[in-house]
Amino acid sequence: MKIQSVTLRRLLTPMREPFQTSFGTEEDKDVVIVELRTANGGVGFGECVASTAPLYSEETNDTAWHVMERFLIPKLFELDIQSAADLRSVSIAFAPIKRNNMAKAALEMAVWDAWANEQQTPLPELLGGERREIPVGISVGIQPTIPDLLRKIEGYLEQGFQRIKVKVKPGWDVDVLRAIRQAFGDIPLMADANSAYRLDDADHLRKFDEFGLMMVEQPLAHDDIIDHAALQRRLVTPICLDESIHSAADARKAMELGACKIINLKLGRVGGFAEALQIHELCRRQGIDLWCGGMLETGIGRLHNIAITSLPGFTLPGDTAPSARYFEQDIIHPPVTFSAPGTLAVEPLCGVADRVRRERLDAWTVKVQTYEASREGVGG
Ligand code: OSB
Ligand code: MG
Repeated sequence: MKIQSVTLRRLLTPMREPFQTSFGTEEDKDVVIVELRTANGGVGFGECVASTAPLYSEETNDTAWHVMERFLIPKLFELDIQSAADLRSVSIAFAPIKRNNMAKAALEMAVWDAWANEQQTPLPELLGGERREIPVGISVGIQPTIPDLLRKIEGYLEQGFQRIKVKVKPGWDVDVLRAIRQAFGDIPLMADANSAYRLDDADHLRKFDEFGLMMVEQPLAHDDIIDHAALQRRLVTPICLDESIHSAADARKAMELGACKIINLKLGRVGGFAEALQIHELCRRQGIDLWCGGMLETGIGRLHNIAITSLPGFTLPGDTAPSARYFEQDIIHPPVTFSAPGTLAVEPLCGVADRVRRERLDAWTVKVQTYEASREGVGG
């Protein structure tokens, strides 16, 4: 498989409601979508999960576009993928470029998606997925008041979401968790701090233990594993790392240090499918719980999250909610919906291209650029 062209599109997609975390608020979905065409007519899509501002990680949609255009897309035109095993050559080709994992993942996943499309192999099968259905939870942003939050949670529980994750930050934590337990009893509940605390807050964080949370996600700095290990020694609540884990090597070190008992995997944060498979292997070997996080993806990233979550090592409900939780209209049609309450079907899609609605892509595009392989790059 040779890559013929890569189109980058920057979209502004209307979201149903703003999403607030400890680091800021996302209003509309600002996203870069990759569309890749192969010399044999295969089509692959990928989604870049960077944001407008570098608040979750250092990447933004502007930096991702720059790194893809200048450094990563030229490498794609040199690849010649002959087998599924060769798909790993994408991340190997990208390895000399440091970090920029969201930019890498958007392209890497588009190549895997194009291979699934060209070979007419379902993407979940290509990844080694086994499950036909996956359980999902929901991530609930910070709300103006506790009653507002309780109303939202009540609605999500009625819809069947299999666990509730609430965003916390200093000043919006212990009282919030207590109110949730009082209102809804022993529901599967967790908290995500998006690195809002410091090790000095350990005594405060120990108060979380009384609520029997499934886990507390990324309480400390985005780039830390050492302090998380110290904190885990003082907490009963299992720590889950999100922001701190960029690779299988990071995951191994975090496990060795005892910095977490659970890992949230985001394909964009770890650079794509190949690295995700290595983290999945490692977690299975070590018996560490793993689940798939979310970055408020459009349907394209959402279908990729579902595909990876079909692997057996994803042992806890993920954050991949149905499209309607985020968007009035998704750029895929039909959108992602529950197959049963709190459950998504893993469809045997041979890449996501057939689901993408081009008129919606076009309507929301604010910038577009196509890069073509040079003639000598296309031959063979
Ligand atoms: O920390 O998991 C996170 C959204 C944006 C940035 C970071 C995070 C999140 C979420 C939402 O929690 C997950 C989703 O519904 O896609
Ligand atoms: Mg998180």
